[in-house]
Amino acid sequence: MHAQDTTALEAGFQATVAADQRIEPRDWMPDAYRASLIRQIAQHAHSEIIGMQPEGNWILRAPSLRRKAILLAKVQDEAGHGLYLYAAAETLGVDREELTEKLIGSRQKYSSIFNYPALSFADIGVIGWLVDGAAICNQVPLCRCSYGPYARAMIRICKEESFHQRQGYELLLSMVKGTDAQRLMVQESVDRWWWPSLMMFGPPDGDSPNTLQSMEWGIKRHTNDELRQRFVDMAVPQAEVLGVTLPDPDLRWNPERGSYDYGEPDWAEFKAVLKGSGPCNSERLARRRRAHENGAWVREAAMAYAAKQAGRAGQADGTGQADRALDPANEEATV
Ligand code: FAQ
Repeated sequence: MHAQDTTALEAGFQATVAADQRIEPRDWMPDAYRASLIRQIAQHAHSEIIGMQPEGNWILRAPSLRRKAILLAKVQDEAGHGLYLYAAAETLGVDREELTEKLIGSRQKYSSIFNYPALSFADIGVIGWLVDGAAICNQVPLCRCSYGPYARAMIRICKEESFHQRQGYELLLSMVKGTDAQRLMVQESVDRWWWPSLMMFGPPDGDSPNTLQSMEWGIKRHTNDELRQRFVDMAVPQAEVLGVTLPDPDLRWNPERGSYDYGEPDWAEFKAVLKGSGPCNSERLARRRRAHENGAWVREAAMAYAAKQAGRAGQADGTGQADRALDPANEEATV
């Protein structure tokens, strides 16, 4: 392609982003924009799928049928979110299988938060309140992301995340109205999840290599620190209603800023978790790998079924594909 063609395409891309319109899969886009979107959407999709594990672990131990049904529905929703997001990534020219291979080969990241264990049923409430709450703060602006398929997936995901957050908060409200032991369980859980939830927003702005460019491209609309602050300001009054304390001695209202000041998360711990040394990294990946291997027969069956359907369609339109599908040498296609 001529340099002047690329310049014109680049100008068209920039104008679309500047006008706050959406870039669609068939539109020209810079290679780096495509790569950055694949990076972020894949990491997001992996997070939803790995994120099923801490809560999934409690489905069989939920204390009532109602709590079990709610938790089951929530964990299923996370699987659905993963699927929408893998589908959005595929519109950028990558294959879901390839992304899964990268995840299980530790070549792509997923959110740090899912490397912490869910140790009590209060964690189910706290994950809903804080983890889904942080996810909503981070993801609502992504509904206006410049890439159309990602923005549209996020609209649906955010609606479901709101339900997740409310179910978590409602569970905690029930627990804090219960016994002293239940209140203690909630406080202990909040103490463990507060700081990891703040880390979900990513490194501080000064250490975030991707933010500036992502904001110029209209992928991200706010910096990591802006969203973290929004989350803190939302969570503090909610903690007061629950009657729990947040484990941060530096947390106080700053009337000049009209926001809460808060302490510094342990960024050394964050980096260690990203490098694979969090409490559950190896367990989460091992389980994902096992699930992928155990699902091989489902993928094979789906491929065989698709080949059979294509064969039937080929027979109907006279291309003869059906003959190939029925060839005993191609046994897979005739299953
Ligand atoms: N964990 O330059 P930045 C959920 C990586 S879904 C792991 O600031 P960026 C729903 C980052 O990728 C939760 N890695 O990066 C749910 C980059 O690495 P790379 C997931 C992290 O992209 C609830 C490097 O550090 N949500 O919870 C993290 O501008 C309950 C430098 O960072 C999303 O993925 C982290 N916390 O900003 C499910 C939302 N933070 O690729 C189940 C979409 C940063 O250069 C149960 N993603 N990194 O090697 C985003 O908004 C952004 O990608 C950020 C990071 C904000 C996560």
